[in-house]
Amino acid sequence: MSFTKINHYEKEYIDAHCHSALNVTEGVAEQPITNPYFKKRRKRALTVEEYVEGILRGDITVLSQAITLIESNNPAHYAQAQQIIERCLPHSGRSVRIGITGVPGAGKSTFIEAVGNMVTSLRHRLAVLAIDPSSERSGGSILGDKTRMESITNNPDVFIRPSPSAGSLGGVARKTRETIVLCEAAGFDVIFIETVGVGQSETAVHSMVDMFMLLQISGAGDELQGIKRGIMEMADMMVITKADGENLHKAELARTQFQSALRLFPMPESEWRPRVYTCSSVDRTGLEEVWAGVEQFLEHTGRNGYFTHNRSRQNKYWMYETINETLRNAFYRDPRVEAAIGDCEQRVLDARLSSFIAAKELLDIYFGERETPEKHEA
Ligand SMILES: Nc1nc2c(ncn2[C@@H]2O[C@H](COP(=O)(O)OP(=O)(O)OP(=O)(O)O)[C@@H](O)[C@H]2O)c(=O)[nH]1
Ligand SMILES: [Mg+2]
Repeated sequence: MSFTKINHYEKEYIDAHCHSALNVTEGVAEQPITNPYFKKRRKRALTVEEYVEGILRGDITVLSQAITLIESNNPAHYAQAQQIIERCLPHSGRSVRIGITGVPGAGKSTFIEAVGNMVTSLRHRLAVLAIDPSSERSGGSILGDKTRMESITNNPDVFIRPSPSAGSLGGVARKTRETIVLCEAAGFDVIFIETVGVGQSETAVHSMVDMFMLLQISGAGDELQGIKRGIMEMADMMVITKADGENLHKAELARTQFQSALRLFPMPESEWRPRVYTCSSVDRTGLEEVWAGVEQFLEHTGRNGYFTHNRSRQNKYWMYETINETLRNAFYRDPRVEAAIGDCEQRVLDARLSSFIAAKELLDIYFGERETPEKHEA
């Protein structure tokens, strides 16, 4: 049996999300001090300069702490995180960002482990992030995996960070995007962003990566059903996983099916016709071909300018997304709105007020064009 050490943040995460056998016993809150003259030294919080310097040095502990600031809902942490991000921005961008999606059980984690070790053997440093806003299930995929995926966890060139757990998809996506900046500044030149392809999260991931990879398992010949056309259209590459043993033939069949289905789609803007690969993460077959496909795509889009065009477009998109999210948060966290929203909601539910008028009432309160009930009484 082997033990994987968990750090403080992982423990917090496990406590919050995992109801598994991985129980961490409650410790004593504070050790009794035997020497009354002993002064407890409190760990000093890092300054922005120290964070930035640590990140640029590639210090994983500092990087993790800075990401924790990004994920924090404390406004002071948020402000500090923004300063760190701003200082790291000039050192970011020099990486390839690859989105990896697929239904639960498609083999994403096993694939990331197998490909990850291969990628680092090619002298890359890899950061694995995840977007999983619905991370109720098994504590948000990656952390559960972290204890399983030992070979990649122990790889010094790999940094794995579980999905920020709380919040709206927009919020989680912004945090992940900011985390990418810090990882790049810390010298990680390949970033994998994993997401479960069941909801809206793959669209969010698609909007922050250079390449989007769809993993698919071969089923009983009805592969094309049940897969959303929209996801297939986003894919720059498809990989049929688990092409081993008895599954080999089915996987090959699925590959040809998907390849012909993709041919029916109009030529993507990248002018790259997506290819379908088969691989086995267990037998470690087909992985080199997949990675060669990634490199070909990057070379092609680098040459025709799509890579840069796509990134600037994403930056523009994220400017608007950040504005939208900030406005939304400011509105919902406004004490005047908070005080009035419950009542408005109830009146809408009781059909005493139309939804449009209710919305206008609340917006007027927020923009100060309507006196709040409290103000009125005062
Ligand atoms: N035979 C075979 N089994 C595989 C392969 N890759 C993954 N599996 C198995 O498929 C199951 C699911 O794999 P995961 O890597 O956990 O899948 P996932 O997509 O990360 O799943 P979620 O995290 O739940 O979304 C596991 O039991 C793996 O052992 C493969 O290449 N061959
Ligand atoms: Mg997984």
